[in-house]
Amino acid sequence: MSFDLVIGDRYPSSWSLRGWLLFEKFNIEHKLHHVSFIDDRLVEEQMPEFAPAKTVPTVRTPEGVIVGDSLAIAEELASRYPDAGILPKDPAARAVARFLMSEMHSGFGDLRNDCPMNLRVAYSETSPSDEVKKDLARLEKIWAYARKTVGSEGPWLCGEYGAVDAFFAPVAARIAGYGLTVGPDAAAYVKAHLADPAFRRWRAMGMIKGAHLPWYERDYPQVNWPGPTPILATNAEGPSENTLCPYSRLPVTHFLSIDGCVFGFCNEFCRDKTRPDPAAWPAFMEIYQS
Ligand SMILES: N[C@@H](CCC(=O)N[C@@H](CS)C(=O)NCC(=O)O)C(=O)O
Repeated sequence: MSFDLVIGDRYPSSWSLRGWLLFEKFNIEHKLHHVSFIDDRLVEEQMPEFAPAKTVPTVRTPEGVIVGDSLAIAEELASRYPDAGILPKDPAARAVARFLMSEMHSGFGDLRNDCPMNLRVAYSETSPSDEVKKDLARLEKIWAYARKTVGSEGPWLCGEYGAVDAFFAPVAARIAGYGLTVGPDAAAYVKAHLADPAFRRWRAMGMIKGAHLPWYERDYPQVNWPGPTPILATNAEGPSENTLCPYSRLPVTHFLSIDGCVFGFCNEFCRDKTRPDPAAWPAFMEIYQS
């Protein structure tokens, strides 16, 4: 028995992103379940088998216990997999990670309300309110504190990538997507999230799956997404270079063309999730580069 993980529509669901990153980054086996924010039913009503959870992400543990909150999910996974690096082993670094995760979980309401995560667009000229600027200043302060206390010199806050970074991935997406001004260290941290292959895989799936939800949109001028420039891929007809899907190893039925070469996948979703950002998918890049 593995974990069950329930998520919402990927492109606007910031809490789902946090939960999913914990499983994806630390290779924890799970079965994915979906709810949709366009459904007439409440999230809670869409997942009665996960009662009493009422929001996503929600997890059911292998022994059948429901954990319906991202912070509890992170803590529970960290306790079950103490060597995975979900929380730092060093007590001081772990305390800092917990402090920042808790503040993220309970704070930054103005940034979250004014700039909802929307991974399908990026804006310019967003003129953030003073309250949003205060949230940004606070983020910069605690990120700097984490780096200084832990002595972290790499891209992530407390050494290697950990749950604390998963918790700030949606904030990085907001800073990038709304073109919000932050100092060079915070900007580098945002850039690291945008370049992270797991974050890019989530975004790629969010680009192609899930209803359009107009209430997450804002009326600012739109610009290109500020992450790494993706390899250009378009839907195509077979035959393809490969006969088996890079993900499932099943025979190919759906095709993408890149630079005049055709690559095959076993179904529409495997093809479509690859198209927005092929380089985010290591199994695909293996056949692309071979
Ligand atoms: N405290 C929760 C918040 C989760 C949350 O608000 N999730 C949103 C989606 S991003 C949700 O499920 N909203 C549905 C609702 O509130 O009915 C957590 O940390 O997991």
